[in-house]
Amino acid sequence: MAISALQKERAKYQPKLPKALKSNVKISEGKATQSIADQEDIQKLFPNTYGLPLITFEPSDEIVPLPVMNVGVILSGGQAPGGHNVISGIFDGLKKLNPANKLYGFLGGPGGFVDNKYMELTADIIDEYRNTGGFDIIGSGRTKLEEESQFDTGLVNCIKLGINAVVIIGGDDSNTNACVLAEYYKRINAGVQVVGCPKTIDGDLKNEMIESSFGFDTACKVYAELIGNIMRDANSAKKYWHFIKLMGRSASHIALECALQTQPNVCLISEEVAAKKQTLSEIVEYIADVVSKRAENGENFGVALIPEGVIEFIPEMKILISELNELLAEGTHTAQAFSHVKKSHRVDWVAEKLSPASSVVFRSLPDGIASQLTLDRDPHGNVQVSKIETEKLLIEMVEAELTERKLEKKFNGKFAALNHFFGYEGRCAAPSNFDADYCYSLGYNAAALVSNGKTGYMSSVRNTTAPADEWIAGGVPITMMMNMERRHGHMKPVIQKALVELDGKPFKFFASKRDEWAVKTDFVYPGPIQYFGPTEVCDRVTETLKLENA
Ligand code: FBP
Repeated sequence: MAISALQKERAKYQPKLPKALKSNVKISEGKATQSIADQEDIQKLFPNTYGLPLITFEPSDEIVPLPVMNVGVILSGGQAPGGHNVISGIFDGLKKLNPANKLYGFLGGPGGFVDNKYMELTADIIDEYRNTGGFDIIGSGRTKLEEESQFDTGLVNCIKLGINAVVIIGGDDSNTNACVLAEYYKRINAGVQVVGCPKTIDGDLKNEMIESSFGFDTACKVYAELIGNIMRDANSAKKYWHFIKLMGRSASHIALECALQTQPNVCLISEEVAAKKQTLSEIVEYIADVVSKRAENGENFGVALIPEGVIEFIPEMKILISELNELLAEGTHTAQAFSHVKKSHRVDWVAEKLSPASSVVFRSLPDGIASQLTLDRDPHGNVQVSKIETEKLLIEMVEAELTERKLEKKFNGKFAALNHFFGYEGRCAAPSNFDADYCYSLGYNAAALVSNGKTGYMSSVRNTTAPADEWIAGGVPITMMMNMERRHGHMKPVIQKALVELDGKPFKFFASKRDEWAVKTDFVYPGPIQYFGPTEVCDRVTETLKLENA
């Protein structure tokens, strides 16, 4: 297989490890833990894995002989840079403990665990994928591991392969399910441990013990590079406004981090939109005000960042979307009737069935967006926000607003806008040094957790703004991150999603600067990720992490 020059050099990179994981480890256990909320309910649901202590690994000279272990690994959900390094970390960790240990990869995500599709990951295979982006080594998928029947089938497959532990690499939902699986296997005495690893470019799986989900660092650096390039073009040509939508299903961490790295003229933060109960027209007015102010200075160009999920955080849109989800839910008679309505009549047909307020909002949307809201749904019947072209919606609405202002002689500039969506461009990028090191450490650490008999834990590597040597490796009981939330009409135990905190340092810093960035052209051009060179360029962490740990 042909590989690039960079890939060839990068394959030689030896990811850094925390000091404790470089030698044999000994466990230091903290006090019993509690879930972040709803303690009684969570304890009832997880009697075997609730209240476990926090674990920290410390270096040790002691060699404890361990029996041979076989471990299975699953990649779950969207790709995130560094997944291959988590797997190579698990592999190296296991082989160091005992060269006879084996690592199996379940293929195509959690579905492979249930359908018994797997491969043994040998040194040759692992070596091909070290420090590369993507999840192609074993593939990923979005099958949810929720049913006991799936757990039972998975167990049969584990027993056949002699697997003693499964590592699930995923986001908040996949790790919630990892915990449910751990609890179930412990309850039935299955002899299979389950450990999770925090993955998602969205950055919304983090808390006191998990400083960051992996992939966020690299993905943001890729987007920030592209945004910087566009900014430089905008500032050279001086004729376009660029509206850039950034991935991040619900939380705006990616948009915020990219704003901190590049200093755009506008950056919406969904969590703020929700907190201030902003309407779509208020948002449009805000952007139009920035465009007008810049036009007064003769600057008819700029860059606006739009978080992918913002549409669902605008209260009126949220209500509209939930009414649409209900109306068009798979299997309902309304959804069936809808499928027979002629395309050209669909918007009217839907509008008549909505509440009066939602109907007004729905009719105010450009036709293209209104029909996207009725068509693009995920397997659960929900609108797929990544497919809603919010950036185009805002361009159209800002344009209409500015045309009106022009008629009223309140706007005298020009507005020519281009739209972009950055998401898939960053999800499989070659991991930055940070992600390469962090992921390898998470994997190596997961191997230490399983070899120490732990289950229901998430691999945790902390103190990540310090040099890797000083990183703290250990495990966090997954139940500690849980609370009860309403999902699909039922109260469920779930890992609390970390949204952007409006009283947190990253947002506060952004908020203190944004008015200045709006009017002045104060762009920062981060340039591409550097893999070789001075540490202050190659090993820099995200602005979010820097501000949070400051
Ligand atoms: P995960 O939460 O599974 O990591 O995925 C996040 C994400 O990249 C979102 O940012 C985006 O909305 C979604 O995946 C897109 O999913 P898909 O790749 O299935 O289109």
